[in-house]
Amino acid sequence: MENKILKLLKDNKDSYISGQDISNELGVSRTAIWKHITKLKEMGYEINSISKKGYKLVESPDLLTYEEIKPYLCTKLIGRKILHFDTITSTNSKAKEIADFSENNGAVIISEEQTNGRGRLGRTWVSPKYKGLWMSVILKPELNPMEAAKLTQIGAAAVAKSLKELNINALIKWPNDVVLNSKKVCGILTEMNAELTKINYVIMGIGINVNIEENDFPVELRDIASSLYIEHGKLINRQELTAKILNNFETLYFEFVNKGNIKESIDICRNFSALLNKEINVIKNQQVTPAVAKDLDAEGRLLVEYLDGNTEWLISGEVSIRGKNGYV
Ligand code: BTX
Repeated sequence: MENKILKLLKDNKDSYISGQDISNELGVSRTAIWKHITKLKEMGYEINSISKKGYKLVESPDLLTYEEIKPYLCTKLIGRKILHFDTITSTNSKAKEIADFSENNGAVIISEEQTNGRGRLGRTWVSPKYKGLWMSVILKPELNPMEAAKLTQIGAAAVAKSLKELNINALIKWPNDVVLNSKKVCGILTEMNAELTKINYVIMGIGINVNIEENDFPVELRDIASSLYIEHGKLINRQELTAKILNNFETLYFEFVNKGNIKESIDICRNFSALLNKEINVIKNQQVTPAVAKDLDAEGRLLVEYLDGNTEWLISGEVSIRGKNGYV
């Protein structure tokens, strides 16, 4: 009901709308409306109320609800259902709980903070409140499970392309990080539930450090992690950024799952690569081997050349990559 009232207030942005009109339109009592308005105010909406005139929306809070993201969204499927939480353990974990329901294909879980945000291999993802974008997209593609790793590349491409549209020149650190000035500003965690030949669902979790300040990061992360705000110097509209990523992701994702075409995504990953033609360290089973990153193929594999001239196609998940001097 709050969303319906909010929509009415937004549709009548420049004028007051009376409690009676809202009541007639939505078929609930004026007392109920007053309660919902109080709830909206608690959520951070600034609403003027004047007796005999009614209610007027003055300002909306910086929240990642569907109502706030919708004006920027032009997708058909992805993000048309957004489940928004104030706080949650992990959006990926929540997404898994509801992914089995067929109506949740394309649904997105967003939380303003995560108390147990997850990275790969049981690592932790720091997710402070109101300052980042912590979201998980539920996908049910008709693909062979072997193809699922490519979805991470599509996600990374969507993030890099969206940031570019906001004049932020971030780079993709294969396979699942996005970096700005050599520091990690985004991580992607793709998880899958599948049988041998059939994907039940894929959860693509995207974490972006949007308006985080340096003090918000634990000391031990400050050398490798940063935010769009710290590096770009301006606060970013999280609602617009979220919609841009979902818009770009849907285009690239449909191209892949409906037409089998991943070219544009891989081209973006190549053009925005933080690694290609750079000296890197390949870390496999704790062994560190210096190499040069040479190419990225349509399967999402990274070609590296070792110092002895031998080459190898690396598959994501098997290795970690570090820059020769520092994170990238
Ligand atoms: P990863 O395993 O590549 O990176 C995790 C590592 O990154 C940590 O061990 C730590 O060193 C560092 N780190 C932790 N928090 C941050 C941060 N905020 N910014 C930069 N570096 C950090 C990358 O895993 C995948 C992360 C996905 C996060 C999203 S958020 C929405 C969704 N829900 C969820 O629980 N995870 C995903």
